[in-house]
Amino acid sequence: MPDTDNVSGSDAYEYVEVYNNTDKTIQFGQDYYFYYNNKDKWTPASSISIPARSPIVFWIMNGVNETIDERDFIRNFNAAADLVEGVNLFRINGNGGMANTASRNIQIRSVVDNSVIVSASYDKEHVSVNKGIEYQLPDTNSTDMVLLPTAGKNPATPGIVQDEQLTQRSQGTLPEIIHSPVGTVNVKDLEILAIVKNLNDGVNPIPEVQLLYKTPAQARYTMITMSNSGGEQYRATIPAVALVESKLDYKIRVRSTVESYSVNVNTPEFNADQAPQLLVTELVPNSTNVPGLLPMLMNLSKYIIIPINQ
Ligand SMILES: [Ca+2]
Ligand SMILES: [Ca+2]
Ligand SMILES: [Ca+2]
Repeated sequence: MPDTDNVSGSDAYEYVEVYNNTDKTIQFGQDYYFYYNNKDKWTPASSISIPARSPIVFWIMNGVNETIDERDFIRNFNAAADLVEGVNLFRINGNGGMANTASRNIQIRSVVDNSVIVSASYDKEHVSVNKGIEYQLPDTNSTDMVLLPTAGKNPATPGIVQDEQLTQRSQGTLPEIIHSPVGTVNVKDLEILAIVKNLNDGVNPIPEVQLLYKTPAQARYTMITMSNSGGEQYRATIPAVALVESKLDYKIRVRSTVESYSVNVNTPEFNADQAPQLLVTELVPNSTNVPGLLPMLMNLSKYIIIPINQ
């Protein structure tokens, strides 16, 4: 909720609604903090906890709204939830608050290791006065909250979470990757073309289309980003130097949607004509040692000794 009615020229009632998606009470103030715009830490009071399967609301203080009564907050949104300050409504210092005219991101991070627990982003198109930007559960293997198509269109609902927000978006809206691998390739740059459908849902940021590849002997995939070449077409090139084994495995990935492929590689045959004309066929760097000086001294009578300054 980045844009609300103003007081002294600033948004008076910005808030962040946080839902406890577990069956246990979460000690939010002790264990977590907000990280806004990839630089600003917003620290909640340490006593704040969130009951199981329940939301609480953080009312963002910005330097001009500290003295406003919580009843004004509730009145501003005509809140249907039973909001009580200190129970499910808490003030938090948010410096200047949330931007209305720029893309922003807010994360919840762990106090223990600063890891990102969940992340919610919006663009200025989603910001509308007193309208809520609502999210639903991240896709599998992601911490990014998914914007609902209604983001910024409906009156805000502080303290109320819809069932739809607690389920993942349906399969029909997930990206679809269409790619036909060639059976066998020669050792040269390998261009990969793919069609990716449902990439842009018109609400959420367009995710990267990634190409990952490795030979069977390699432990890790190399990842490159596929570039858009018009419409739903994406392309990337696997360099020839990567084709060092008779098989290459690769994947195309968009968020949690992954398709796997492999191609056979015509590795060059050995050619006797290209061998060097000379070959080093053996080296012996260590052998039996020669005897010391004694045998030479025995024959010293055969030599005349001449001082070197003559
Ligand atoms: Ca604002
Ligand atoms: Ca405003
Ligand atoms: Ca809500």
